[in-house]
Amino acid sequence: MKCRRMLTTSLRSPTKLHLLRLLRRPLQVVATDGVRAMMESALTARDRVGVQDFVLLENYTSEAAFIENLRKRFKENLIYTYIGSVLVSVNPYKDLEIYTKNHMERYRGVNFYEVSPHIYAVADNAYRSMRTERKDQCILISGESGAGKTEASKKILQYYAVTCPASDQVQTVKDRLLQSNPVLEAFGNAKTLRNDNSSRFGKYMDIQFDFKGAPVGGHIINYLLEKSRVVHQNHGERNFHIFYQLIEGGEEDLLRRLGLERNPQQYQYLVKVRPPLFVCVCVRVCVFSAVLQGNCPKVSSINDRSDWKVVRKALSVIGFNEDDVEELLNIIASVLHLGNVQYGGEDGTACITSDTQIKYLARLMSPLNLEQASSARDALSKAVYGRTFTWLVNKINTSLAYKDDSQKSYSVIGLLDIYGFEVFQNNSFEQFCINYCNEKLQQLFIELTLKSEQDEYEAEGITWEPVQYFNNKIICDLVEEKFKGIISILDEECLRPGDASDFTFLEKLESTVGGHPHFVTHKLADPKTRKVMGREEFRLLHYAGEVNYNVNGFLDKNNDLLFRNLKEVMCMSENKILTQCFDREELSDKKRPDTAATQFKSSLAKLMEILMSKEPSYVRCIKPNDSKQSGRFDDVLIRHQVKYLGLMENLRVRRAGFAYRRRYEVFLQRYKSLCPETWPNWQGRLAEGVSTLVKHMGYKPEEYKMGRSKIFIRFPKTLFATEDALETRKHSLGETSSFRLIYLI
Ligand code: AOV
Ligand code: MG
Repeated sequence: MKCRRMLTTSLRSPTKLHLLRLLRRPLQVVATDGVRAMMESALTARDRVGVQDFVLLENYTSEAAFIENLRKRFKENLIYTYIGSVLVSVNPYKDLEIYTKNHMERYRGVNFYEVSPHIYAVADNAYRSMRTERKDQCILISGESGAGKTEASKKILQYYAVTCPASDQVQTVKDRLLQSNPVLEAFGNAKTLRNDNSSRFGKYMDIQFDFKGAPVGGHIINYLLEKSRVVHQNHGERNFHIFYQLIEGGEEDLLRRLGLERNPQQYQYLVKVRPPLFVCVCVRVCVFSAVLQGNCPKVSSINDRSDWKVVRKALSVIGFNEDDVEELLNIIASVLHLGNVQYGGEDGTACITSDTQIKYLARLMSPLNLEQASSARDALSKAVYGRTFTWLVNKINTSLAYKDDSQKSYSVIGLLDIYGFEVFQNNSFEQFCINYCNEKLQQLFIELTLKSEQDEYEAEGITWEPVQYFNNKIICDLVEEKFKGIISILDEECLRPGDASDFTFLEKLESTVGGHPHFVTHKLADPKTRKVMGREEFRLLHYAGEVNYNVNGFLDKNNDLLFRNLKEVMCMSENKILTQCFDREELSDKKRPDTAATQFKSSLAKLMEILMSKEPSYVRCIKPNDSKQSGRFDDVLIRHQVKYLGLMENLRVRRAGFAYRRRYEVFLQRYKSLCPETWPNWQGRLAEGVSTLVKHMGYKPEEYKMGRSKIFIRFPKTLFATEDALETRKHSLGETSSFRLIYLI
C-alpha cells in the first residue's frame, strides 16, 4: 500500500496507470521502503544525468532541451549520447577512465541499447552486424577540427585489437594496424590553431576480418595531404610532427649523419621569420605581408622526444628495416636543408648563397642543380614530402596486406577519419578542399540517414512522416559541378594560356557563380559583409558556417607543378624511396596530369561509392570549447555545431512520430518477466508475444504500433513506465545490482 500511495502521488499517468495495473497482477512487486527509495533515486538520477538517447526527450523538438541534456551528461563525464543508432560524442579534453579492458569486455557482444552509450558499442555493433549479416560495414566519424574524430577512430581500432579473436599471425596484423597510427600521425598530423594534433590528410582504413571474425589485414587510402605546410605555417602553428621529433629525439649519431642540429630555430621551414614579401594582389591593392613561419617549436601537450621513440618502434613493427628508416629520414632531413637554401643576386637573377646546404643535399639526395628560384625550391620540398607520404602509406599497406591466399574472402569494416571543417583568419586552397570534403560527408550522412529511416518505415509497414532537412547538395554542386562549379572554373584558369591569374579566377567566379545563394565576393556583398571581406577573397556559405577564401595561390596549388629538371634530378637520386616516388615514366608522359582539385574531387567520388556500398554507422563529434579545456561547455559553440551537424533534424527524422523501436525478440527478451503469459518463455509468434505483453502493461492503442519485425512506441514516458516496472520488479527480487535502467548513464 505504501508503495502504491507513493506512486499515486509522485508519478504522472500513464506511468502511474501502468504501475498500478502491474501491481495488481500476479507478478506484482512487494512494496517496501527500498523500492520506494529506488524509484525516487531513479527519477532524480534521470533529472541529473539526462537521457542516454535523445529520442527519449519529452520535448524532442526543442534545441534548448537538446543542449541541456548534452550539458547535464557532459558535467557527469558522460560524453556519449545516442540519437537512435547515431553516437554523439563531446570531446572531454581529459582522460576518462572509460577505455579500459574491462570496459571493452562490457560492450562485447551485448545488445546496443542495454549498456550505456559508448564508442565501443558502435564498434561492437558494426562488428556483429558484419558477422551476422555478412555485410561490409563502415563507421563514419565527422565533426569539426579538434572535435575528437581521430581519437574516436583510434579507440575503435583498439577495441577490435583487444576483443577480436587472435592467433599468432593475427597478433602481428593487430600490432601493425595499431602501429600504423603513430607513424601516419607523425608524418601527416601537425599542430594547428584548432588542434595540437590535427590530421592534415584524410584517411579511410579498411580492416579485413576472416570468417572467424579475426582481423587478418588492412588497407589505407589517404586523401590530399596539406603539403603546403612543409614550406609554410601560420603563426602559432607547426610543421608536421616528424620534423620536431627527429630533431628533438634523434640520436646524436643519426643527426650527425643527416647534418642536422638539435635546434629547430636553425630551420627556415620550422620557425624562422622570412624576409618581408610584397604581394601584389590586384592593380590597386597591395598587401604588405611579413610571412611569419610557425615559430612554435614547443607545444605543452606534445612530447616530441618520447613520440620519436614511439614512432621508431612503430616503424619497425610495420616492417621497416634500419636501411629503410635511414632512407626515410634522409628525405626528411633533406627537406629541412632544402628550406635553408637561400638565394641572392643583384640583378634580379637568383643565385644560391648558402653552399653548406647544397653539400649536404648532394650527399643525401643526388647531385642537384639548384639554380631555381625559391618557389621552385618550395615546390620541390612539397613534392618530395608529399610523395614520400604516399610512399609511406603504400609501404604500410604492403605490411597490412592479407597474406593468406587460400581464403580470399573476408569481410570489412571501414573507418573514415578525415580532417574536420575548419575556418582560420586566412583560408586558402587547402581549407577549400578540406571543407568541401566535409560538405560531401555531410551530404552522404543526410542522404543515408533519411533513406535508411524511410526504408525502415516502409519495410515495417508504418506510415512515414516526412521531415524537412537542410540539404547541402546545393553547396556540393556549387563546388564540383561539371563546367560551372568552382573546381571547373579553377581548372579552366589553370589550363588557360596567357594572362590567367588568381584574380582572373576570382573574376570568372563572379561572372559564373556570382548569383549563387551560397557564394559572395567583396564586389557582390552587401555593405555589412563587405566590411569583413578582402577584395581578394570569395566567401562560401558552407553547411557549417561562412568561410572567406583568399584566392592567392589557388592556381599554383591547383596546378601543383614541378620543374621537369627537378623531377629528372629526383629520378636520378640514389635514395631508394625517392626513386620509387619519382618514376622515370612520368618524364616521358606527355599528358598533363589532373589538377590537385580535380584529383581530390575524383578521389572523394570514389570514396562516396565505397561508403555507399557498406552499411554505415555514425559518430558525430562535438567540440565543447575553442580553448582545448576540460570541463568548459561553451553554449554558443555547441549550439552552432548541433545546428550544422543537423542533429535536431536527425532527431526529428528518428522520432518521426515514434520515440522508440525495437525488434520483437529484443523487446520480449527484456520485458517478458512483466507478464505472466510471456514469462519465463513465450512459445508462440514473437509479435503476438509482444502484443500480449504490452496489452498486459496497459499500453493504449495510440501509444504504439506493431510493425513487421519491430514494435514502435510513440512516447518516451510509455517506455519509462515499462522500464520503471522492470526495475521495480528486479529490485524486489534483489537483482538491481546486475541491472540498470536504460535511460540512466
Ligand atoms: P579531430 O581529429 O576531430 O580534429 P582529435 O581526435 O585529434 O580531433 O582530438 C583533439 C584532442 O582532443 C586530442 O588530441 C585529445 O587531447 C582530445 N580528445 C579527443 N577525444 C578525446 C577523448 N575521447 N578523451 C580524451 N581526450 C580526447 V582534426 O584532425 O584537427 O579535424 O583535423
Ligand atoms: Mg584528426
